[in-house]
Amino acid sequence: MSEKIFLASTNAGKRAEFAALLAAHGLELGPAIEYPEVEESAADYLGNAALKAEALQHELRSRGIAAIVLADDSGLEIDALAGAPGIRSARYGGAELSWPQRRALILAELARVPDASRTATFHCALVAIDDAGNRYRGLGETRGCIVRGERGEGGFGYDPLFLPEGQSRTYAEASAAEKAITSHRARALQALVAAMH
Ligand code: ITT
Repeated sequence: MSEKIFLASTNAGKRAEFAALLAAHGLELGPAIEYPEVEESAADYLGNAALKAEALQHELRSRGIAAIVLADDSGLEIDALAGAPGIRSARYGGAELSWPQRRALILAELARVPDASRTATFHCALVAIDDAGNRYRGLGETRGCIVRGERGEGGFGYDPLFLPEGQSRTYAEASAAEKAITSHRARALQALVAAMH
């Protein structure tokens, strides 16, 4: 029986990806556990992932559950926007914006940017903490570019805008399995699992 890993995320899109990504490593995603919302106040992705993992571990311990916790902090850095939205990716333009509105804002900001300058990088930082308190980290990134209009219905967040380098389908046009071949999250998990062994 594989050990369950509890994910510190409120993002349904991430959760769906982790169910498949963890299974490919012979690991099992545990049930969603509600934990008090964390203020993502760290200076970088790794710091924010650690805050989320600690918060979930605290919650699990208060329920008497001993388990590995995993947290993901990720973001899209667009070169023509000096690295924005970056660590503010979840709330770029204001927390009140819907995702279609947030994507429309980015497309408007890039309206005059020529194709060759629409490069961007997806980043993912993972932190896992086991019951003994050992910490493991994994980083992943994927280069690509921002297309001129939304493409595709799948995925979540910025997926309809992001065309990974060398590919013809955006992350929202690609299947989950296809996204997993190039994704920042899959790469970060690969590094994390290697660090855990
Ligand atoms: P949790 O903190 O609860 O995990 P969150 O959505 O707030 O959920 P982040 O703080 O890591 O997560 O914010 C990163 C945002 O960047 C997230 O809201 C996504 O919309 C976006 N993002 C990250 N990875 C992405 C991916 O693979 N595809 C599309 N958008 C992504």
